[in-house]
Amino acid sequence: MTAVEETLVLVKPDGVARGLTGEILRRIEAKGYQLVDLRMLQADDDLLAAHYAEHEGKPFYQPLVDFMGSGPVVAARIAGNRVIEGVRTLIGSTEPTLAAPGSIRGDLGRDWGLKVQQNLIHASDSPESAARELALWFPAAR
Ligand code: D4T
Repeated sequence: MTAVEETLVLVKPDGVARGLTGEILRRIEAKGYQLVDLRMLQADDDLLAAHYAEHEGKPFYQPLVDFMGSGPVVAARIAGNRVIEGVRTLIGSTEPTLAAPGSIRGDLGRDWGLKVQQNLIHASDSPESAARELALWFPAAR
């Protein structure tokens, strides 16, 4: 038997501000994945710089960091077999305009004409990203 995977989900500030935290987490739970840990926080620049290090230097980087720090986010640790790819399928593609109907971004998101996509949710895209991101958002010391 393979070890049960874990992934990081962030309900982004637009999701929290629009009152969609419950609906987003509901879809993940309804799929059958397990909510293992949950916190709401205001992310600081250091946390966001570490989280989005791969995007540093891209045109949307600073708007992205500004957006992600513009209000509270809800971080969730989610567990289940193949949960990393499963949650990526649930959330849909990066651009809400193109995200498939039935997906979180496809059903609940839209393009607002801003410098960065406000696409409601982040989820880790690989086992390496999940381990790195869970350590950032759920540090062992509390
Ligand atoms: P996240 O990382 O938030 O789950 O989103 P994705 O995995 O779908 O997309 P990403 O890491 O490539 O991008 C991170 C973040 O930047 C915004 N973005 C991205 C944007 O506004 N314009 C772009 O061209 C890209 C590539 C959206 C998500």
